[in-house]
Amino acid sequence: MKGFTRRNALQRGLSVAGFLALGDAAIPALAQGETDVPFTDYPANFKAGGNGVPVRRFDIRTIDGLIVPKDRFFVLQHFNQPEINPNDFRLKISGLVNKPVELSLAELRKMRSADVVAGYECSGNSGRAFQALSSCGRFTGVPLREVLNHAGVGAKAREVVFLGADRGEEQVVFRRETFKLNQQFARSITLENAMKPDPLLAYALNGEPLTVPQGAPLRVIMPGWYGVANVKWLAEVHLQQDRFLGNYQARWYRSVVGVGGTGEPADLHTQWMETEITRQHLKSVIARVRKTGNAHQILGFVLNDGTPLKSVEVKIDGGAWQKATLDPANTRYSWKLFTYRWEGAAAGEHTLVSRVTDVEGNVQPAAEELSRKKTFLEDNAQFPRKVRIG
Ligand SMILES: Nc1nc2c(c(=O)[nH]1)N[C@H]1C(S)=C(S)[C@@H](COP(=O)(O)O)O[C@H]1N2
Ligand SMILES: [Mo]
Repeated sequence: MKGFTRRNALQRGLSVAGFLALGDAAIPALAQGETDVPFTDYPANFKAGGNGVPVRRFDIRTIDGLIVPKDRFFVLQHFNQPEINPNDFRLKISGLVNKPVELSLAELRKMRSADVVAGYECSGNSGRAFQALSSCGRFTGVPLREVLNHAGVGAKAREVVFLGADRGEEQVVFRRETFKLNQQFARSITLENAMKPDPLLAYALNGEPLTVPQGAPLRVIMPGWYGVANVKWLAEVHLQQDRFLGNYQARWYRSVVGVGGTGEPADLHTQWMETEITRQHLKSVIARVRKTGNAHQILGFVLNDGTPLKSVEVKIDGGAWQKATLDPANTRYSWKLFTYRWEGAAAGEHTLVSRVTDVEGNVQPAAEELSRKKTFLEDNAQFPRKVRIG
């Protein structure tokens, strides 16, 4: 089987001693003769992988640690994948700044660098996609606020807009009119969020320069946010006073959820809340099951906004929720790996599901609890899986 082996551990440059020091959480374990238990819920035509041009899905059955190798990290975007010559590259800082600046890659690399292990998913990721639009890696770059302070934030600035170098024709709707406009991909955050320590302008993933599909030479990483916030091929950071309402901010990426009332068309008590896609909703996923000696190990991950977790639980068939173990290697913004030791599994097909709760009392919803969401983004529903024990 792939993964969970000593050889893999060594290939990733981690010492065996380092792994053992992680305690008994057993990700990845070093035992021999372990085998993956097949899931029976994947369709025969399910495909993952690819070279990232133009997409790559990550097959979560191959998860074998906190860090997804760079050439397996999922890849997704709406337009083209522009090739930018790193020597000619200049990041523009424009709008309400004290002095507009252009920074070369060499200048950015000379600024204070920071590292973050960030796990994120596309907000369109879900059980339907077998969660393949998610990954976790170690990003290196310059904290956004260092760059903003370098230019000097103008007194009236409130909004920070990130413009990508990629562009495409967009249908822009204004009342009953639709314009076809050639636009850059763009997203924004508030200045308040931009000045927090976490947002990163990243040039490296897992210690190596970003590839073109990953947004080379520079991209945004918003730890704890959905993938759409992580603008690739970053060309310009524009500061302004008012809200930015681009297609990928205000229209394509939003949730429409009915709150109160019955949700029937004539019902006057339902409020239809339309909200932006920002921080990741609390989610857990069972990704891999393997036979280890006489028992089975269920392995999965949690994605969220960085709020500490209270518990992850696993339920087998109609049984009670049982506490899973979180891996001590998890970090605040990584995806959080968990394992559950499943004793006495009988031969045949079983249904497994996980549920995560954070310290603020948020509980991962069951699919029925999301029935009042009209739009499919931010699907953090519990994800029942089927496996066959041989
Ligand atoms: N410039 C640009 N950045 C982009 C996008 C895009 O279309 N253009 N797509 C976003 C979306 S929707 C997702 S889910 C993530 C995917 O990041 P990845 O390719 O590194 O996995 O990139 C985001 N950044
Ligand atoms: Mo996305």
